[in-house]
Parts: sequence; C-alpha cells; structure tokens
Amino acid sequence: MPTWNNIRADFPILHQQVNGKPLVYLDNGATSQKPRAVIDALVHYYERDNSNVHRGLHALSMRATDAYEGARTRIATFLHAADPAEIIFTRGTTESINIVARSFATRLKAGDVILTTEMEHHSNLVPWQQAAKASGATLRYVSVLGANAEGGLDLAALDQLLTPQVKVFAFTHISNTLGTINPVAELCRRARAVGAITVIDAAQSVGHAPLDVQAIGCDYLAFSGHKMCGPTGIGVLYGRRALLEKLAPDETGGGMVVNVTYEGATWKPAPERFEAGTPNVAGAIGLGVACDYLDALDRAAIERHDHALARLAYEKLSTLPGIRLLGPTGERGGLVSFAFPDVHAHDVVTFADEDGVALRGGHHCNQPLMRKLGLTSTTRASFYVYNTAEEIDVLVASMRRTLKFFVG
Ligand code: C6P
Repeated sequence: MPTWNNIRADFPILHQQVNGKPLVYLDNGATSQKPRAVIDALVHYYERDNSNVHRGLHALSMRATDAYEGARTRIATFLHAADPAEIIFTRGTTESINIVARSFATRLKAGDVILTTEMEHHSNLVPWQQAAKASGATLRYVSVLGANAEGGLDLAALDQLLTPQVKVFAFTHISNTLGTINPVAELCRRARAVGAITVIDAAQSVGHAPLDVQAIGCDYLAFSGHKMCGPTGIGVLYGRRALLEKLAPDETGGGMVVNVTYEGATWKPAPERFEAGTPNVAGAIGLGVACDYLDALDRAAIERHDHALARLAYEKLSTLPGIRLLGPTGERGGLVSFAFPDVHAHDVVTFADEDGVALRGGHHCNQPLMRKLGLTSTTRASFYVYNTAEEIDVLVASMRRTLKFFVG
C-alpha cells in the first residue's frame, strides 16, 4: 500500500482528539477533509482577490476572473476534457444531475425510456423519477445481483434493457453504499450503440482514481468538490461540447445572457449559459487547488492506497461474529458497508464516536437499495489518502467493544 511521507501534516483537522481519543476520520464518502493548500487558497482569495467575475474592469475583478477561469481549465485537464468550455461549475453532484435531468424532462415523451440502476444514490434517482413523471417517459432499472449485492450490476440483462427507446442511461461510477466499481467505459459503449446519452455520477470516484472522460466516452459526468479535498458548495457538470451547445439553459438571469430586451433574451454559449448569477468563485479556485494536490500525490497511487485499505478493512471486519458485509468480495472502491443483526447502525456509530472514530450510519441516501437488501441501514467506513492501516485496527477494536456491549 503506498503511503506518502507525512501526508497527515497537510490536513490540520486531523490533529485533534474526539472524546479524549485521537480522531480517526472514516467518513470520507460523506465529505473529505481539506489540505492546508486548499484552505490557504480560500484565505488568499478572500484576503487579496475577492471580487465579482466577468463583470468588472478593475484589477481585483480581473484577478478573480483569471483565477476562476484558470480553475475551469485546471479541472478540464484533471478530467482530460477536450475543452474547458465543457466544465460547468455547479453546487455539486446533486445540482449537476438535476440540470441534465430537467433538460430531459422537457424533451422526453411517452414511449421513451430512462435507464438507471438499483444502486443509485437518491441524487441520481429522484431527478430521473421527476423527469419520467413530467415527460411521460418510463423509468427502468438495471438490477443488482446477490443477497449482499456482491454480484454488482446485472450486465447480462443490459442487452434487453438497452433498447433504442432508451434515451438516457444514468449510472454511478462507484456505489457510495456498496463500494461496487461499475465498468463505466463498457456501459457508455453499450449505451452509445443504441443512441442513448450517458450520465455518470462520479461523486465517489473522481477524487480517488485517474478519470478520463474522453477514454470513458461519457456524455455527462457529475461530481462534488467536497469529496475530493475541495470546498463545499462547488461541483462540476462535465458535458460534451456538442451536447451543451444544444442544451437550453436551466436557470436564467445575470451573467448568462448576451442581449436582453423587455421582450426576451439571447444566451451565451456554454459554459456561461449554465452559470446564471454570481458563481462560487472561491469554491472553484479551491477545487482547482484540490486537483493540484491530488495530482501531486498521483491519482493512480491514491486508487491503490484507498482500495488496499478497503480490502484490509473488509478482511479484518469479516472476522467479527454475525457481521454482514455488503458489496463485492474482491476489488472495491475505498469504502466498506456492513450491518450487525442485533445492533442498529446508529448505535454502532455512536459507540465508534466514543472511541474517536467517525463513521456513517443510515441508509446513505440509498433507500430503495436498502429495502431490496432487507435492511434499513448500514454502518459505513470510507477511506482516503490520509487514512492508515493502524486506523483500521482502531475501527475493528471499536466494533468488538460495541458487539461485546450489545451481544455479549
Ligand atoms: N453521498 C454519502 O454517501 P452531493 O450531496 O451533491 O455533494 O453528492 C450527492 C451524491 C451523489 N452521488 C453519490 C454516489 C454520492 O455518494 C453522493 C453523496 C454522501 O455519505 C452523502 S449522502
């Protein structure tokens, strides 16, 4: 497992005690911690450059605009997008997916099919339910296989599901509850063969592994900055330029118009057309710095590190009596989700907190999947660059203490 010299020193928040114990932060799937470089970039922006973008002709506004557009270019490089104009700044994954889903809501009709999967986060599920309701289109799901969803998506059924009626296929790259890594390039290729537009939810993958939108061949891809060392309140919708050119604006107002009369308005091209109002300038700049930080660590090394920790955690947790581990038994993304028959996930998380360990317990915004698996909640440990094998030992010891208390 690769480790980086003194990486934990880059994250000020990690150096604290929680309930008298050193903090073991294993809730990275919910949000990651921020390195000093990102925090400093935010402070620098507000202390030196803060101004509105694209509007002012004074020095500060020009500096802010350069930094904001520089961040867009940086993120295009990070994703290997063909053009910075394919990067739209949003509030996060949820807003990004909603923009695409709302556009489909106005274009689809009865007889059209929206295809998604049974493992989607609510953010890549409810917007499509809404689009189906508004348009009369039918929503279908690719099934998840196995009692613990260990079999991943039912790819064998995809040929039947991917008919020419499918206009859009939306799927997650890595499941936030199962850790399943979906074969996104293959899914895009198969969708393309029937003319379906692809939308990838990359919330749990983009900060954890190299990601190349052109190699994957997706049409849209959504992610949040806060899960990849960046600030909260900033995210990205990547869209292929040819598609963005045809897409109507989602929100209207200042900044996205060319000419306005009392009768109507004309729109700027992408990306401005999709960024009405004053954007999150500091957030975008911070996200650009987060990209620098992750690239300096080497994203392939991050992927090896996070996956190795998840495998180790899976192995060690599997020795606990009665534990039910969800998701793939082999290669998985950097998280492990589990349930005990006699202890509620909220109790597990509360006990772990007493040991300084931050976990997540609940349905993880995957209610339909939970129901399918016969669960109401799981406990989830999710890993990132600063986590260590020793922290997994602390996690497992905490789980043993919890089990001893509740089960004996
Ligand atoms: N998951 C978790 O699992 P936002 O809130 O817009 O930044 O991200 C939403 C989202 C979309 N897709 C996936 C796969 C996700 O994991 C998430 C966020 C968090 O703990 C919060 S529910």
